[in-house]
Amino acid sequence: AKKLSPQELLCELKKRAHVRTLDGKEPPFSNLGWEKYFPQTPLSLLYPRGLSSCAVVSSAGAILNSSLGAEIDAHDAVLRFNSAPTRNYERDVGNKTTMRIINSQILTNPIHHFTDSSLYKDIILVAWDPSPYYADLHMWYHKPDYNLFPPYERHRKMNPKQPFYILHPKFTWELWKIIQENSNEKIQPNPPSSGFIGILIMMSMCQKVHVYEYIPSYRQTDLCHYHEQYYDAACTLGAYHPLLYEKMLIQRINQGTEDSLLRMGKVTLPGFSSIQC
Ligand code: NCC
Repeated sequence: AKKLSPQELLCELKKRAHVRTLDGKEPPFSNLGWEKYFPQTPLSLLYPRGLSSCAVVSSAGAILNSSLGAEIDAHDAVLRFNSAPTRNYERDVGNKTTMRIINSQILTNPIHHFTDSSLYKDIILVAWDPSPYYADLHMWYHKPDYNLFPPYERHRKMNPKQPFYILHPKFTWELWKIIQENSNEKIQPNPPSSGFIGILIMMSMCQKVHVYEYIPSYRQTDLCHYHEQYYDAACTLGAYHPLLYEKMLIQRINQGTEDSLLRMGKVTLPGFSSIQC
């Protein structure tokens, strides 16, 4: 296949990356009577007039000592991932959180204290589980990677007003296909990282999206997370997730300057509503 230009690639994403969450209308969820657990308002309608500028904050160690906090907090909405904290790191990562993308380990591993931790309160939550490629909803429901369904059900009953969604596996696998089709090499059939998923969700909700330290700045380091003393280069370059390939794709559609990328690890992307195809 011919290599798409940045504009063509943006249009391909706009055409195919339609955010989809479980709505309880499909089996097995319909049979289980789960329609009542999923939020009434679809994620795409939470901000009917759209958000103008949004920040996506990667959890990479390279964001330490960046002093990006004030810039990040100035956006209309800020997206963070999993258990990444803001407390004690405000100068570098800011303290505003509008939404969190959480993988199924957050809901199921007790070390994250999903039910009590303030990290997951008063914000929009979007959970996902790396279901096997092409698995249908029945197979996935009975054998998710980590069983997020019981804790999800409990949380919805306790906090029915909190917007809390589960991504439809078709959405994550469509993203994987787009990454594969636009890479030179054959990539492993593992889902994209929460980072890539989050960038695409924000592109569908915001006019402009600013992503921080997803593509590493000159501060690139083996420190996995800014909030943890753990070193592994695979956190940045990928092992399980096709991280390297997702990052190359995002770099191709970056509309920010080379200097912002180097100094701030900052990528600027147009939201889908701002591009004409
Ligand atoms: O590490 P994680 O990711 O929570 O990071 C969130 C997103 O930030 C970007 N990132 C992170 C570190 C780094 N050095 N460079 C980066 O670019 C990535 O885009 C990443 O997606 C995940 O994607 O959900 C992931 O979750 C962790 C882990 O499950 C959670 O942190 C909960 O503890 C995974 N690690 C393990 O399972 C051991 C990681 O592979 C992916």
